[in-house]
Amino acid sequence: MDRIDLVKRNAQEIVTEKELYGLMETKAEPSAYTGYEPSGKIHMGHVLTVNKLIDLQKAGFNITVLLADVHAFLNQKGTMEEVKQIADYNRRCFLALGLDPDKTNFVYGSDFQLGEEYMLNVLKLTCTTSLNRARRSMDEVGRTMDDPRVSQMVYPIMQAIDIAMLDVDVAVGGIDQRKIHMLAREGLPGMGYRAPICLHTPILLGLDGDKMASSRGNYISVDDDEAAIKKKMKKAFCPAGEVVDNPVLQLFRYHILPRYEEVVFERPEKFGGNLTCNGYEELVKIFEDGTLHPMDLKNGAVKYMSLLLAPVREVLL
Ligand code: TYR
Repeated sequence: MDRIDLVKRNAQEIVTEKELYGLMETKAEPSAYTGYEPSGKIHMGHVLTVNKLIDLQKAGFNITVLLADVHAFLNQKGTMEEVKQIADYNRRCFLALGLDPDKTNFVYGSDFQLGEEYMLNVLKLTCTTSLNRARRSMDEVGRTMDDPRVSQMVYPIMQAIDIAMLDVDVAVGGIDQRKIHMLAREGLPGMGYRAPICLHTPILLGLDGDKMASSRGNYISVDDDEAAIKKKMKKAFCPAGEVVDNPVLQLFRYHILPRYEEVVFERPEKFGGNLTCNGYEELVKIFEDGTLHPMDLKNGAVKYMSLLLAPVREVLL
């Protein structure tokens, strides 16, 4: 696959594609980053952006992963000490998923966000950002609270300043980060920094076809073993022939097929024997026309998800 296709695959939106092409033509080693609020449960939604960082790394980008401890704290996820502790667990998970340990720069938010220059930049951007805009940018990121805190207004401003201070060309994130990224694109040039190129991945559905939510347990975590994956897959929403918003097909599209070019669905002879499939297009076709039964798709998902998460389980032992 050529560099551009690798960078673009499975992206939902690139702002703007033209800028991205320009960057890749002119800079030998462009840079990209994603930030993560440290979390005790890394799930396949997180992994989707990690996959994109791996694509970018393979395409020659320098990758920074921000362990956004201060942001998690501002978003009321725990005390500073608590979130810092979880961050290292997250770093180990991300590496086990395939980021190159020699070429990935892990940064703690608290290591650079409390300095004078950073803080002055934050204050400057608060002067040019309307309250309304800051609030709206948090619609899909902020922890829902009856009584939202000022900290959740500081959050998007800091995320924008991160992009400037980490000096990255491309900000990568789920599409839920888009309003914060647009705030950064508009606000940073006035402060003498360049507007970042933004690459957004889709948001993965929960296995029940609804939004992923820890309260529902409707997702696969990176530390799930085969038995746990099997149990969750059994209950997964996967109607025969349904190729739109099918969470099991999504696992193939965003997680399995980018790693395994060819997948084999194992079936007893009386059900047609093993079925080999190359690429997502082919998978959609055989599922839509009924050649591949939901049960076989699910069994395949269990096999490959367990395989691709095996390295994570190993480092956590
Ligand atoms: N907003 C991201 C999230 O929802 C976390 C993040 C924080 C990303 C700071 C980037 C950043 O600079 O998890």
